Amino acid sequence: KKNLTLLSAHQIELAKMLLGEGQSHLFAQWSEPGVEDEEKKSFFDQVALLNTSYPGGLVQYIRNARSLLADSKAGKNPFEGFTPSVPSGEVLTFGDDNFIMFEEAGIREARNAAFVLVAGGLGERLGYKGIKLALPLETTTGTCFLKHYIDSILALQDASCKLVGGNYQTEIPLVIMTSDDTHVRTLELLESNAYFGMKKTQVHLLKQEKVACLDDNNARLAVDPQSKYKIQTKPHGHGDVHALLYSSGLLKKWHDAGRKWVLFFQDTNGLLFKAIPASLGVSATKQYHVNSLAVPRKAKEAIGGITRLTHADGRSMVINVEYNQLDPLLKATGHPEGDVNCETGYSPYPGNINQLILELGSYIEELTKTRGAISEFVNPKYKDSTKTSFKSSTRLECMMQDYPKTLSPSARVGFTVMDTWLAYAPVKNNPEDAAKVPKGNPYHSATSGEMAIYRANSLILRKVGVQVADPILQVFNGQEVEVWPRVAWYPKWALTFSEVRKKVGAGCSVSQRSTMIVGGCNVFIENLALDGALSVKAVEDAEVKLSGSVQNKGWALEPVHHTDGSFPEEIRIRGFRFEKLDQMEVNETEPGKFSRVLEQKSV
Ligand code: UGB
Repeated sequence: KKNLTLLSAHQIELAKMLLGEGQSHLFAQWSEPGVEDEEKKSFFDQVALLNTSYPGGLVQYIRNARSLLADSKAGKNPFEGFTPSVPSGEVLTFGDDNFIMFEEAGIREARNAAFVLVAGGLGERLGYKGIKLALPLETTTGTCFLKHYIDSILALQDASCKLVGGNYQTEIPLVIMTSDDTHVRTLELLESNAYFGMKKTQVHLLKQEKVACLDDNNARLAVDPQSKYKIQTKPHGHGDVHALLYSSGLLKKWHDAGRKWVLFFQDTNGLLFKAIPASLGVSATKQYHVNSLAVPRKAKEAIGGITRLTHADGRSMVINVEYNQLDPLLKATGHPEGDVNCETGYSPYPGNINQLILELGSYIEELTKTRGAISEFVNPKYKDSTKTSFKSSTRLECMMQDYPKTLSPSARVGFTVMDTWLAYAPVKNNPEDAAKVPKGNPYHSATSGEMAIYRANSLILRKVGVQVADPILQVFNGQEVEVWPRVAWYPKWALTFSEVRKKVGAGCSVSQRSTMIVGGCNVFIENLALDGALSVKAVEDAEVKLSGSVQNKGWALEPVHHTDGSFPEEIRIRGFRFEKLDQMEVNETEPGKFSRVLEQKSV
């Protein structure tokens, strides 16, 4: 009370609000007026921020927390009354007629899309010091995830405009959700690389705020251990993206501009854009309000399972059930074995890869009701079985894929399953943890993430008739991986299967020890035998036809142990590097049409 004279009317309102919600302990250790007055004011700056960045404000946060903490203490099952079953969705086979049709439909729709990248996570499991978006997705070119994502969106933009024809031009927006942990470094990465060729006005950064930590079942907010004038905070989860988008006003702007689709994706999946055109085509063709991308999932694998939940009262929804909840849910509902593989060798519940495609009109309608608030959960670590106190403070969390939970049963919620090799290779686990992954389950490490790019590109080339050598097995950082020829290409060279087919003709072969980088747009390859390294660059208005035979010492893959401090962290975490012994380089710097017959034999 003595400190009241220091405060503005607004600050007094905030103090009253806290006292009204049982938070008087926050002021218990405050000094007399005249001592640490600036800190007291900054306490209210923080409270004001916590209040405005949560739908319904801090009062709502505290009340939601009390209710969820009571449910958790009572051991209430979040799926009470629901029975899980395997939902039906669109299962695509790469390269067949159906797939090609969906890809074309997706490219046509891409001009009406907006992309949202959630990149506020620190990536604690990976333990990498930088931001994950700055990591190379593969090291033949060293392209980082953010550049690859932007290149891919720009390639989609071009392809979509071309398909529509005429003078049609659009700029597909990209929103990046950051957090205090990633914001500055993401902005720096964009600024120092001229936004990787995107217009600055096309990119929007939205920073998520952390939420207050909770000390007990009564939702007493936790005082920061470092300062008695600060509330301790922790991340609220990727579900924040919906409230941020809603309050930013961008959704309305996009809708007014005729956009139809919002595509959400995560920070480190270098394969994702190979799956985007076809899955967007599925959304458009099936008129899905919500379409989740999924891959076949091994039982108990650490990705959520897409499940139909049917309530005793008749309600039904298709939703992601997180991996730690699916097994107990199945056991509790008449499946004593829990989450197990079926005859296909996979769990019957497809794995959620957290790539969502939402139809913008229905999305805006829903958010107008909810203001973007997403169903939350709390995960306190209790000291003992009385569940009366916590080992450390907790907080409410939310996930972006829980968006469909509030939708009406008439909403069209579907999913699209693609082969894992085509769609999903995240970089989440550090080398030590990845090496402990049970055999047959994916490592989700920098090693497997990079090898997955080469495998996918090799398999796509095989599908269009290139003789690509079989992979060999090698161990890097304790992980046994398939090593395919190191094939990498620029998204503008080819985004779809049809595009690869158009650009690669008959009579091509690539040996196992080869590295092939295609860095131009209009590069056509036919009757080319590669045994070594080949790098092709060409400016946008150069059209080059390549054929011939290239044989050189190539780029050797040298193992690097993750503990070897003489290499940068980006290299150590993948466990190998390239020793560039020799290569053939093609570099078309002038516009025009060229035909190059390559001849090299220098082994
Ligand atoms: N992220 C944020 O932007 N803000 C946050 O507060 C937290 C994260 P993780 P997670 O791909 O296999 C998800 O940590 O949450 C961003 C799905 O829930 O990599 O353990 C972060 O930057 C799960 O169902 O993953 O698991 C990153 O881009 C499954 O699909 C993204 O959110 C799993 O991903 C995901 O964060 C998966």
